[in-house]
Amino acid sequence: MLLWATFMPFCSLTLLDVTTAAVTVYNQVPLGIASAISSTATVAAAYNNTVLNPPPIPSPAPATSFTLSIPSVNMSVPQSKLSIPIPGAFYGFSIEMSVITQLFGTNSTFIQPPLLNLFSNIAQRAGSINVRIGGNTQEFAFYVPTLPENRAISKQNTDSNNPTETPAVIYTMDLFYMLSNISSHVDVRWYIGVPFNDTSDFRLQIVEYSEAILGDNLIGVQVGNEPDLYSAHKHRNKTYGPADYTAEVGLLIEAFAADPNIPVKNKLIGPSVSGTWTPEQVFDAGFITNYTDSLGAISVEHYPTDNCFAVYGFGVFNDPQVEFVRFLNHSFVVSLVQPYLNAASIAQAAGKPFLMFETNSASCGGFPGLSDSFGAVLWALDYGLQMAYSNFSGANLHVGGQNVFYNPFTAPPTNQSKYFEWTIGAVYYSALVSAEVFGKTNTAQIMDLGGNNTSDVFTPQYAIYENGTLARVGLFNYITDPSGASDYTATISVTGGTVPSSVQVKYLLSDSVSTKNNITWANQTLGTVRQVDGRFKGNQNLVTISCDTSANTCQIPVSAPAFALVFLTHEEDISSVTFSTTAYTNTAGTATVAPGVLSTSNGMSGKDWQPGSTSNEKVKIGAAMHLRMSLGSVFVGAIVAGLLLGHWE
Ligand SMILES: *[C@@H]1O[C@H](CO)[C@@H](O)[C@H](O)[C@H]1NC(C)=O
Ligand SMILES: *[C@@H]1O[C@H](CO)[C@@H](O)[C@H](O)[C@H]1NC(C)=O
Ligand SMILES: *[C@@H]1O[C@H](CO)[C@@H](O)[C@H](O)[C@H]1NC(C)=O
Ligand SMILES: *[C@@H]1O[C@H](CO)[C@@H](O)[C@H](O)[C@H]1NC(C)=O
Ligand SMILES: *[C@@H]1O[C@H](CO)[C@@H](O)[C@H](O)[C@H]1NC(C)=O
Ligand SMILES: *[C@@H]1O[C@H](CO)[C@@H](O)[C@H](O)[C@H]1NC(C)=O
Ligand SMILES: *[C@@H]1O[C@H](CO)[C@@H](O)[C@H](O)[C@H]1NC(C)=O
Ligand SMILES: *[C@@H]1O[C@H](CO)[C@@H](O)[C@H](O)[C@H]1NC(C)=O
Ligand SMILES: *[C@@H]1O[C@H](CO)[C@@H](O)[C@H](O)[C@H]1NC(C)=O
Ligand SMILES: *[C@@H]1O[C@H](CO)[C@@H](O)[C@H](O)[C@H]1NC(C)=O
Ligand SMILES: *[C@@H]1O[C@H](CO)[C@@H](O)[C@H](O)[C@H]1NC(C)=O
Ligand SMILES: CC(=O)N[C@H]1CO[C@H](CO)[C@@H](O)[C@@H]1O
Repeated sequence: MLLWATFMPFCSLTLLDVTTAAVTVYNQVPLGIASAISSTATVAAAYNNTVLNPPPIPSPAPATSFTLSIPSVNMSVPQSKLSIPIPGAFYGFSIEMSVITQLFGTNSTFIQPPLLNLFSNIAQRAGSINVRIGGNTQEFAFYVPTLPENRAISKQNTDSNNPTETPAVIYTMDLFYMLSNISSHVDVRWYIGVPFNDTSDFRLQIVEYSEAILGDNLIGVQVGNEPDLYSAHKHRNKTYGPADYTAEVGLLIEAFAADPNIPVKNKLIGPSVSGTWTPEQVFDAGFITNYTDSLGAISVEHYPTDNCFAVYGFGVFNDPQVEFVRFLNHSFVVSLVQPYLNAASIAQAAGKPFLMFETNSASCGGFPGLSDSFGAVLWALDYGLQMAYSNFSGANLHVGGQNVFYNPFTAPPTNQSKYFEWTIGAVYYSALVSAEVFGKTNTAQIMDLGGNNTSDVFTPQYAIYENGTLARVGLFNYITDPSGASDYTATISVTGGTVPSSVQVKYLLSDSVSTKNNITWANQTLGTVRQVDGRFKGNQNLVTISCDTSANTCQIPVSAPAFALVFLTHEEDISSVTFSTTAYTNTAGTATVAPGVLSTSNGMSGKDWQPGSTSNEKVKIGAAMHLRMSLGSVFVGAIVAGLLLGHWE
């Protein structure tokens, strides 16, 4: 049971010198986590309470009022300033295989209810949610028919000759039933990865079983994770280059062709390079031209910076406070995306979606006080919108274990799950809000309104067209200023059309970019450390702002700091459904279960439903149920569940 603590759910070594990257990291005990979980869980990185100083108010300060004249229809925007259509599921999650047991559950019978709620929040807004399972640990993964305690996943250090001692993830067929069962409750689409440590034995069971069990919910198969680091990680020899990787992808395609249990052969995703090679180097080796019929998408992976020195003592020391200032400036996200503009257009010309397959604030676990702050919420949202503006079609925020600062969500350690609940991480809110920015229609086109000019790097703005018509405007304020002097008012004016008589605004708020626990979206929050069950708390508040139709303007106030999402068109059904349950365990705390799980799993059926009450004032339909469920061998107890169906308008 202590393995989770000594295992680094691994971050990318993106920015490391290749000669120093090949260090033993998997067997280290990071960040002082020692043997006794209960006494150390409070100081694991995911619960770290470091608070940084918000950057000072800039001088000169940005304008406190400005006008945005936005064309009413996409046809009036120069093509070069408008993105391709962006799916609502743009921001998904990348989940290291080794933490699946903590986050998903032990096997297909026992799925963590808070996870379903957290996925469901996004799927309701986006139409669906994309989740990648993989990471460095996918490379050595292998299938076994059964595992002790009927687990779906375990791990084993098989690779003792290898300096990084990358553990092998061991899985049974039940892993795919688990994923499938999750998809039967929430519309989750999955990316998996083919083990690529040994090109003479690709161990294709993961693809065979995914295709057989997940069907269309399998949306992509990654071929090689950060192959540009294979040499540094001693997984390939020193001369290994883009042409070698490309040739190996060819071997995999041959193996697919020869495997009758892999009927779908055209969902491959690569090259997933992390910055040591450029994507163009791999394209030049024939990656797209040779394999276009096999490729479902083109991918890269990138972390803006790293915290490796603080954690492992190699690389250079990056001061979180200095990094914090760098992150809270729109030019930073523009600079992060810039190196990929050419590759994105090559992918587009080839008719392939371009994906940021794995990212987060900093590799080697992120920074204390930065990665888990409201500032990171604003940064990751701006980064996502900027990627979309640059014609990325998706990005996956990486999720590790207890020992990283950047998690979008963290499950309690398995043996504490009856005492503590989940912890939400800052960037979960970025994914959630991004889902509302793009919406469900898959027609959203986004335009950066120019906030990267030097005068307004702290107040970037975006316009979103849906189905060809201006639908939403997103307004950032990166500054922290409790005096109110740095609040601004954006005047929205529609060219070639008229503003509606009123607009509705949802605000993403906290007191400071430094805070972690008091983050609200439209006045609702998921809760503080170990208080999260995946449901929103508080009353939703949509602010209605009257517009001046004769002047054709709407004046939108944006406090410092904040993000405001202005809805110019009537929104049919955003965030309308909330599933809600409360479980009483045999000890303390609560756990929640999405009602679909209750109705179909754990021996439940509809006859057990009983009426119940709830605190959510938006409730239209309520129901409750009692059941017993067990978690591993631990009896959890009676559960009272309520199904809520609410509309915010
Ligand atoms: C938070 O993390 C920092 C950096 O690793 C560490 O110095 C500090 O002791 C941690 N704080 C707690 C309460 O764990
Ligand atoms: C690849 O991984 C498998 C499973 O972990 C392991 O048995 C095998 O020895 C590895 N091969 C190489 C060449 O690293
Ligand atoms: C899941 O694990 C529990 C406990 O070991 C076991 O009772 C149950 O049968 C398992 N489910 C599956 C599908 O293996
Ligand atoms: C290194 O590996 C590549 C293929 O990955 C192979 O072609 C080459 O011969 C190897 N070089 C040495 C020195 O082993
Ligand atoms: C792949 O492309 C390269 C460069 O365009 C070419 O030399 C090579 O023959 C191609 N390989 C295959 C298997 O098509
Ligand atoms: C914003 O960041 C860019 C680089 O990321 C930097 O050059 C610029 O000075 C920053 N602007 C301000 C006003 O701090
Ligand atoms: C602003 O962004 C556009 C588009 O990404 C870019 O072309 C331009 O150079 C950027 N300007 C500044 C000042 O960063
Ligand atoms: C897009 O607009 C057309 C024409 O107004 C309409 O028929 C269609 O339903 C709209 N589609 C969506 C997804 O809103
Ligand atoms: C404008 O939006 C419509 C509907 O989404 C789309 O079909 C069309 O291609 C878009 N036009 C441009 C120039 O992007
Ligand atoms: C939480 O944030 C809200 C909105 O910014 C603020 O009104 C409230 O005072 C904050 N509460 C705490 C406990 O900091
Ligand atoms: C915001 O939520 C709080 C509960 O968290 C509630 O007391 C308050 O009335 C709500 N504000 C609005 C404007 O709905
Ligand atoms: C809907 C679905 O995929 N249900 C599966 C859940 O997992 C069990 C195995 O534990 C399968 O038997 C079900 O078919």
